Amino acid sequence: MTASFTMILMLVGIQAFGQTEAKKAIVPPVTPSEGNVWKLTFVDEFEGTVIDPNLWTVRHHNRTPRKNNFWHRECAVLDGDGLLRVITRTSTERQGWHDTACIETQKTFTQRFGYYEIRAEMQSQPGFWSAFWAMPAPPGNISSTRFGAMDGAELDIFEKNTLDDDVQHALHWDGYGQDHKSAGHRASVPGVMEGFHTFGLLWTPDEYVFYVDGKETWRTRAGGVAQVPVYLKISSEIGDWGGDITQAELPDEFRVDYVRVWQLYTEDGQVAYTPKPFVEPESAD
Ligand SMILES: [Ca+2]
Repeated sequence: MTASFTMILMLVGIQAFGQTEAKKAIVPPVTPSEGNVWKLTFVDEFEGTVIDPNLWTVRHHNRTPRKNNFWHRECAVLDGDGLLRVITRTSTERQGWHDTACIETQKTFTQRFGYYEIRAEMQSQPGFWSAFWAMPAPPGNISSTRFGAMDGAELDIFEKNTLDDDVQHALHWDGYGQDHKSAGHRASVPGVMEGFHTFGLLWTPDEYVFYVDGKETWRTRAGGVAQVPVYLKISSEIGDWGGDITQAELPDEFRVDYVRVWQLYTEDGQVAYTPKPFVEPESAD
């Protein structure tokens, strides 16, 4: 065997090893059921300097605020070193107002069921909350007051509205009016305010399982599990639920390392999950 051929074999070996290691690292904390495999269907590692328009729409409010803030395109930026920065700042255009940001996949990516994960570092100041959440896409309809959550639910994979160890998971369905229903769970995650953490949701036709740092924090089927696709949102929002924004030293931000979504496939390439027909809930649980 020549030295150069040996070198090529070594290089191939190193490359294969590297790919194996990379794939090994990028799997959900959930073992696929027998005969099925996870396939990555959406990933953004937030590399580069421009938010990828093929993956996200950056929301921008010109005239109408959302809650107590404007979602401003300047407040969602990449740091050039692999992180998305979701910035909350005093408005530069409107006295007494604040800007923050939202990016979403309504026009670029939807999925029904699967595993959804974000790795993020929390904000440090009061007055707003950061979140990774999902909203129903057609034929789903958050406003429909029929079929409980089966025909559409807001899935709050994580919401961080306090500066303590709490992490909120929540579901909302049947619109936001008088028929609005919700269920939620506050998990205590010691150390969540320091450094980066992962927040995940396993969503099957039968239940939701929420995770922080790969550990289960909440399991529920409240409302009847949603059976329709969703799109993804990463945002901050300003309001009393997050504390008093006038006490915040701004600008502040929360940072996102990645978003990854997997779908469960059978070995012959079909989505492994079968949606259930809508039924009216037996009780308002
Ligand atoms: Ca409904």
